[in-house]
Parts: sequence; structure tokens; C-alpha cells
Amino acid sequence: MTDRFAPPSSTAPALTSGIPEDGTAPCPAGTQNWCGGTYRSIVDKLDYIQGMGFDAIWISAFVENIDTMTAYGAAYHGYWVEDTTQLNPRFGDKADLLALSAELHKRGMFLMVDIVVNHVVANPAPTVQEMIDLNPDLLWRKVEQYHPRCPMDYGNTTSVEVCWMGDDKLPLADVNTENVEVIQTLQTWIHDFVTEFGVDGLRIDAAKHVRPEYWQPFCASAGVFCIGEVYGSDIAEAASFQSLNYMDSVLNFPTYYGAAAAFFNRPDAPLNMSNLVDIHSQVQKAFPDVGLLGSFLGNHDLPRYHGLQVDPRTAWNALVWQFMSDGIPTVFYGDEQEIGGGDLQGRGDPYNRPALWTSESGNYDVTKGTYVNIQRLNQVRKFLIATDGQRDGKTFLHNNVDFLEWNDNDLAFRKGPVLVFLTNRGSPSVQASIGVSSTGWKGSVVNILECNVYNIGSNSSIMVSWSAAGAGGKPYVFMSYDDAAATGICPNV
Ligand code: ABC
Ligand code: CA
Repeated sequence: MTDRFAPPSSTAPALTSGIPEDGTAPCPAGTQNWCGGTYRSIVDKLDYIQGMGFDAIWISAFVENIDTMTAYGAAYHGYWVEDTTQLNPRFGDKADLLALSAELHKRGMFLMVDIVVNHVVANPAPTVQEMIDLNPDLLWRKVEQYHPRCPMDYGNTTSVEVCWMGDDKLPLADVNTENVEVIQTLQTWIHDFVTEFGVDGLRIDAAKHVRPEYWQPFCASAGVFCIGEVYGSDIAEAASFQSLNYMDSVLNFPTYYGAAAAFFNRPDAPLNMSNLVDIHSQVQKAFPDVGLLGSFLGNHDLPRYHGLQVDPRTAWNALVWQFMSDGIPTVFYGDEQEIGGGDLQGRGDPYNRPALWTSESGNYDVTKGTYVNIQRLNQVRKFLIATDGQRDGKTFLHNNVDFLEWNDNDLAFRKGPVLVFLTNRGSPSVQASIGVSSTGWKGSVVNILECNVYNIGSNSSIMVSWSAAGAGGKPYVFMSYDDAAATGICPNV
């Protein structure tokens, strides 16, 4: 989230109105105004991102937004688009965005941008014509370029596609994505934009709110990886975006809900690992390629999991699940600093979007537990991916998670060359263990998370227990001894 991720940069002049003058100005959680982050600020903090091992960033929506106060504050998040074809001057100018793109590519990293096509936001008016007349900056200036206003019924597909999001205080005017002029303008724009700025991927906002056939030619025109936001637990709906070739991929909301149930569900519901196994098994059947799905434990709309009274070891298990299972892991800025924000009813916005440069947000601490855990997991992934073609019949990228043993608390799964053991039992030691036989391994293997060496038992079996003092609730990622040695991660291996 460009406005919130990094403080106003000393390398760029700060905009004035309503923006704190420097990075020390208070911008506490819940602020619905500009905090002043820009593309230059992101450049300043790329070492911090790359230090965790990430090789891509996803920046929030970047086009011209309504720039007056609304019933829900200012458009710091970028989703209240007026004109898709113009850059939002709040985040810098063309040269700044080009500089961000160039700096990423210089580092061998990629740029994904958030695209909002479905709606525009304007000062509300009784009719569409009046809305257009009142708001000279709107790109779409003809009544027929909008769908007639209707309240959205989330249970009805047509309504989801053509009705208006938002509410009476701030309606999100639904663009008529059947209108030929709209279709052509947007296709030309995305092609030119991606080309000019060297964009590598698109995160498509509100993808299910546009008739899905719209996206194939749009993404073809962009010519880059497209990943859609299909918010909800409906597996068939999400999978159709990939199976019917509307776009390459979607953010994996269904498995997110499974992971939430397994690792950090609300305190009123017991944690349930079996639910994750059940949901993700269905996801594997429904999607042609789960390896391309975006996996996540939170985003700018969801409550922060570190705020949900999750045991820290259980949160670590959730992270291991995300990074060692199917898909492309994405991490919402600040989760690496273990910040909270959001409520127990599933609401995140606006408390989940603090400025990261305040002391309550951790101030880019590179020794923070989750920062370091992500670093380790990315190191392991990078090794596995770089050597992926070298193991007969076992690939980390192309073998889907194979669930081996599980109950409501514990899970053992294989993904290509690694064997993972997880639990949601939490930090206190308990009499519990889980084992797998016929692993195909002999001799010893290594838990790459902590560099401890384990002996393989008879029957090629391996077992972990959470009963020893200090061992409560820990995750395990086993690799063959040779693989572990080749990672260079463990001085003792
Ligand atoms: C503002 C204020 C809020 C206020 C709200 C009314 O207005 O900030 O405090 O409550 C942007 C801004 C927001 C802003 C909104 C509206 O615009 O970021 O701050 O909220 O003005 C995307 C983006 C999101 C963005 C928009 C709009 C779209 O990620 O940041 O919001 O450009 C729906 C949409 C989804 C959208 C999301 C916010 O709303 O589908 O595209 N996200 C159900 C529905 C979902 C729905 C979701 C949340 O609720 O199926 O379609 O998402 O409302 C599961 C069920 C699910 C269910 C979930 C909650 O529970 O299986 O179906 O999802 O168990
Ligand atoms: Ca729509």
C-alpha cells in the first residue's frame, strides 16, 4: 500500500495538502487520510523487502482518484478511481514510477500493479448524468458508459456483475464493461501502460464484479501475468477464472479461509486443521494449476492475523503452510512486523493499514521473528526452485501438496522433495506426535527451519513430537541431507 508502506522520501519533494511533512508525523492505525508514502519511498525500502527474499512487489492502485474528503475519508488506498488513464500525483509522477520499475528490474525483481476497472468513484449525485456533470475529472462521460445503479445482491451473479458496490454515502459507480468504447479504451490503455512502465503483472481488483469474459482480451492486451481478486469462499466460482481461461490465476481466497480455520480462526471457534485439508483438496481438484494461485494469510481488506490472539508458534505454522504449499506466496506489508489491526468479525479496513514507519508498527525491524522466518522460508524456496529439475520425479513447483496424515490439530504433507509437519497446538509442550512411514528416505534428514538432523527410522519412517520442553507447537520442514547441505543454510550440515 504505497501511501502506508514507507515514509515520505527525502529524494522526492513532498506534496503539501493534508500530508504529514515527514515520516515522523503521526499516522496511527485507522487514519483515513494520506500518510505520504510514494514510489520513491518504496525505492528507499526495497532492501528491506529484498532482505526477506522476495523477488516481486505488488503496489496498490496508482491511477487518478477522487481527491476530496468522502464519508470514508481520503482515497489513500487508491481504489476510488476517477480516471484510469492518468497517474495519481499523490504517489509521484511518471519519472518516479519509471524509477521504481527500473530499480526493481535492476535488482532482478518484478513489479505487479493493482488495476481497478470495475468502477469509478465520484461525489454522489441523484442520477448518473448529474454525477458526470458534477465531476469533471471522471474519464467516462456518457451515461451509457455506466451500468444503471442498483444495490448489489452478493448472492446473485448478475447483480454482482452489474450493480454498484459501495453504499449510499459513497457509491462505486459501476462501469459498463460491455460498452465498446469502454472496452477499447481500457485495452489500449493497459497495453500502453504495461509497455511504458515495464509492468510485470496485474492484480485485478473486484474481478468477479465484471462479466468474466471481459478479462481474457484485456489480459491478452496487457500481455503479462494476471491474478484476479475473487473475494469469497466459493471454490467453483474462483476456479472458473482459471479453468475457463478468463485469466492466469486468482488470489486463493478459499484456501485462505481453510488456513484461517486451521491456524487463526476467531476465538469462539476451535482451530481445525482438517478443514484446511478438506478445502485445499477441493481447490486442487477444481483449479487446473494451483501452482499459480496467489497464497496469502491476510491483505488490506482482512484482519491482521497477528492481531487475532494467535499463538506465535501457531502463526509460524501458518507461515510455513503458506510458503511450503501450493501457490505464489504474497505477504501484506507489516505482517512481517507482526502488527495487529482489524476486528474479530472479519473486518480489517481501516485498522489493518497503518503507516509502517511509526513505532507501533515496528519500524522495519529486520530481526523481528516473522521477518526472519520469511527470510528462511524464501531461502528454502529459492533453493528448491533453482534446483527443481534435478530430482527424479519430485518437483517443488509442479508436485501439488500431498496430504499424508492429519487430525484437527496436526498435519503431515509432502510437496515434491520436502516433507512438512505442522500443528496448531500452540507453544506449551503437549503429549502429541505425528509420524509418516515410507518416506523413501534412509539415514538422516534435516529440519531446515532449525537445522536439526533427524534419523530416519525403520520402514523409512519419521516422526515428530511436541512433548519435549521448548518443542511445543513447532513446525518442521524436512529435506534430504544432501539437499539441506546444498542450501548452505545450516553450518552444521
Ligand atoms: C470503505 C471504508 C470502509 C467501509 C466501506 C463501506 O467503505 O474504508 O471502512 O466499511 C476500497 C477501499 C476500502 C473502501 C471500499 C469501498 O473501497 O480499499 O477502504 O471501504 O469504498 C476490493 C479491494 C478493496 C477495495 C475495493 C473497491 C475492492 O481489495 O480494498 O475497497 O475498489 C467485496 C468485493 C471485493 C472488495 C471488498 C472490499 O468487497 O467483492 O472486490 N475488495 C463477501 C463477498 C465479497 C465481498 C466481501 C467483503 O464480503 O463475497 O464479494 O468483497 O465485503 C466469507 C464468505 C465471503 C464473504 C466473506 C466476508 O466471508 O464466503 O463470500 O465475502 O466467509
Ligand atoms: Ca461491474
